[in-house]
Amino acid sequence: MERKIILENIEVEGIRFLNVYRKHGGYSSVEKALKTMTPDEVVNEVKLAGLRGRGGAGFPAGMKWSFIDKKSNKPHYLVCNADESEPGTFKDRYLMEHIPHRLIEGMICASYALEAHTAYIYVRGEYKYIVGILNEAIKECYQQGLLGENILGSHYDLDIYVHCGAGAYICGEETALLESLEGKRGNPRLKPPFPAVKGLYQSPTVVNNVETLSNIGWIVNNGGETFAKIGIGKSTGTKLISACGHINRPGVYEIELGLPVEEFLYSEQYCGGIKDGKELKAVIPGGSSVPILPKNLILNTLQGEKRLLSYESLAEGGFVSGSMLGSGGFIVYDEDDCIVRNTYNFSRFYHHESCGQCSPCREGTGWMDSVLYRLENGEGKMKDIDLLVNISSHIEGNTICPLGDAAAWPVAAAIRHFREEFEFHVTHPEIVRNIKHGSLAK
Ligand code: L3W
Ligand code: SF4
Repeated sequence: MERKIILENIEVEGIRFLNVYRKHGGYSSVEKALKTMTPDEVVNEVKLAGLRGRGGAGFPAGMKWSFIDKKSNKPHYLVCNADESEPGTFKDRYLMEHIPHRLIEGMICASYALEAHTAYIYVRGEYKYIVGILNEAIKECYQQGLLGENILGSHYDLDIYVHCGAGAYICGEETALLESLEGKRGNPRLKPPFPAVKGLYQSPTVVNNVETLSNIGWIVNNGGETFAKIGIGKSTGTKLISACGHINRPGVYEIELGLPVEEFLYSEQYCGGIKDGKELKAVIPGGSSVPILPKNLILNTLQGEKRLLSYESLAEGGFVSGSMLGSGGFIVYDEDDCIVRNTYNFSRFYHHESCGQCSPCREGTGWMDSVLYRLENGEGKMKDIDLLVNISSHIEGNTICPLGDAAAWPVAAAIRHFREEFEFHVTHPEIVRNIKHGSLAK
């Protein structure tokens, strides 16, 4: 059975609108939190839930919230990171488009818990049309006393503003996002201090992903302990997975954490198997920033156990035999896909999106891009393959923000698992030059 927390009632006609959403129990958590709970009690429920950040890093949300210094004389802010730009990731878009009130409900409870009176939703520039959907939903909330002054007679005030980015991937990195929100160029800041200590306008700020915040209403209504019973181990709750690539049923699915990858890939309820009856070659399980895994390692761990869709299982074996759940962008490659071409494609992306502040990322992404271009076009040499591994190792861990790692890890993983395809590009330059699409490895 598909477990629904975030996407519950998504199929109801008109659920985008406040009256329909409320008829189906919407905003009951706001009533409960504001009228019967203290802010710290809400924080405590989120801690008990074990809810982890759904944007990619998986950091415990309740712990992040508890870093906010409530005694600070500065205002506190909640910022929703809706700058969903990770290649292969399109779950937040789906959520905001179809059920925007689930996010706003979660944001009201979260702002109350943080004792924040101003909250922002930073939306990816390319999602401009969603700004209208969110603003419409927010306007409905003001009209029904769910936002503004004295919400539902509770003496709690909150304003939510929607801000549209200008189309830079780097603005999804939380400190770059805050810079951009302040009206500056979106350059990441050095951490620490973390935003919880010095965030927006130098004030205590929590930055949470859309999906993370969309869980809060359910947690307030049902309790953190009930939430913690869903999922597996420290991977509690459900996760939205955006599945794409060579599968029969691409789309956004809400899965209970702990679902075996094999079941997700092959069952009719989810991906429905590989397209055109072909064989699976590899999967990137968490958006383009995480390592690719070949068929044997995405279906089973090195120990021969079933690989699960959970933070721990996907990371098992580190980057030698594992990967990351990341943002849940599940990209599937069939037997005919070319790993070199795919790696080059992502490399170009990271080179283009690097903000240029630190040398290893600025120079390294450009260097990897040009070496991969050579290999992809049949102009590479055997030593280029180790050169790529070397460049990647010099970027990893040596940059201000995770974009550097995100650019480095996938290249190293692609070579680790598919070195023979890179070698083929060197030994068969004529074939490589002539075939621009389809299988280069055969
Ligand atoms: C206070 C401490 N706060 C950590 C907070 C920190 C942040 C969160 C996680 O990158 C990853 C990246 C992408 N005191 C704290 C603390 N925090 N220690 O916890 O922090 P961090 O640094 O582990 O990660 P991050 O900077 O948030 C996110 C990966 O996710 N990714 C994401 C891609 C993009 C999307 C998208 O388009 N939506 O998800 C995919 O894998 O590579 O590694 O809030 O402040 N001591
Ligand atoms: Fe900018 Fe790259 Fe450095 Fe991040 S790692 S701050 S994107 S140059």
